[in-house]
Amino acid sequence: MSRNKIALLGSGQIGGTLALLAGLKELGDIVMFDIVEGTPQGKSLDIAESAPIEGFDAVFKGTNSYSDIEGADVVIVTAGVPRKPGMSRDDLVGTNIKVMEQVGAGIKKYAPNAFVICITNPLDAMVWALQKSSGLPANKVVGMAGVLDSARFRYFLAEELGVSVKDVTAFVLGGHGDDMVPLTRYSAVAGIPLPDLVRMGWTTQAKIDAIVDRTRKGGGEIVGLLKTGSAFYAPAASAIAMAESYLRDKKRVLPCAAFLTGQYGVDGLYVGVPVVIGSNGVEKVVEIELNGHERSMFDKSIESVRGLVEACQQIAPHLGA
Ligand code: A3D
Repeated sequence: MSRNKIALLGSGQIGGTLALLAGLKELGDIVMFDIVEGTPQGKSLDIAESAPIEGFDAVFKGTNSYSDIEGADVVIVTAGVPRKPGMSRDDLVGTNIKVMEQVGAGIKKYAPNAFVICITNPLDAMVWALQKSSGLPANKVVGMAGVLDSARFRYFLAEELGVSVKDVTAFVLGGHGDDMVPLTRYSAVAGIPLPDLVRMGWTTQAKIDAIVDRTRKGGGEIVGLLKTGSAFYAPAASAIAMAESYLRDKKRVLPCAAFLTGQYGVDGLYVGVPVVIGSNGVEKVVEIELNGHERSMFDKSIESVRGLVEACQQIAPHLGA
């Protein structure tokens, strides 16, 4: 059996980390693509030279030509520009939508059977543009955000409660913006829901509220510290978890930006919801019940996503509705 092929479109901070993680986990052979000459070639050679030390087998290739991604099983897209301090994710629309059109055309031509994971921001709008421009079925094009947002939530909760991150599950719904919806009711430690832990005196509602707020602003916290770009280790780890679930048909339940066709009362938009990822891509959208407060937070988040997609439609009307 030949190895899987993983194409990384964009070889910047996240792209480099993706390549290293995919190698360490032996997910397949890796092609790194970028428009900058030398960057994908240099990073892929550097990572390949770590393989004898770490003991993994994978072929790495750096390229500036889309033809090298031919036949890729998984494509992960980070091409575009990241945020700098003072910028919101939405400030990136104008530049990154043009990048999504180029990247989408490359995928359409050379990797039409791939499972495509978009990371480029503003995520919920860029994954929409990528699906339109690539023409791939919507179940094969997803956005990475919820795995990262819930990992941040899990990390902050584990720190506050003094327990292993492994035993904390958390749930974040909605768009990947500051109005994302971390759901405390569906978050738990070893199965014990957070509201019960508050009642048991493990923490207070005020502390949970502060963690929810920190989670919402988690991306901005890192941008503020780094000053030159945005988070890349945890975003890369998140996308690799999604790729692994597809390639190994693990059927993990992961929060991802998925194309909704009526679920949660939303039609025709990519929104962060829990999905099952297996060898058929997004195999199921998990529709949970929301109470009134959760529903109003979710609706607010959807309106932000809708506004961004409308901005994309104005810039690139040929992408369609
Ligand atoms: P960065 O290190 O700048 O890498 C982006 C790469 O894209 C650079 O190497 C560019 O040369 C390359 N590039 C630019 N235009 C093109 C093009 N037309 N075709 C191919 N490559 C191109 O950024 P990064 O890796 O830190 O971040 C990448 C993207 O991910 C940004 O848009 C971030 O905002 C986004 N991001 C999303 C999340 C989510 O949770 C959704 C988290 C962190 C970053």
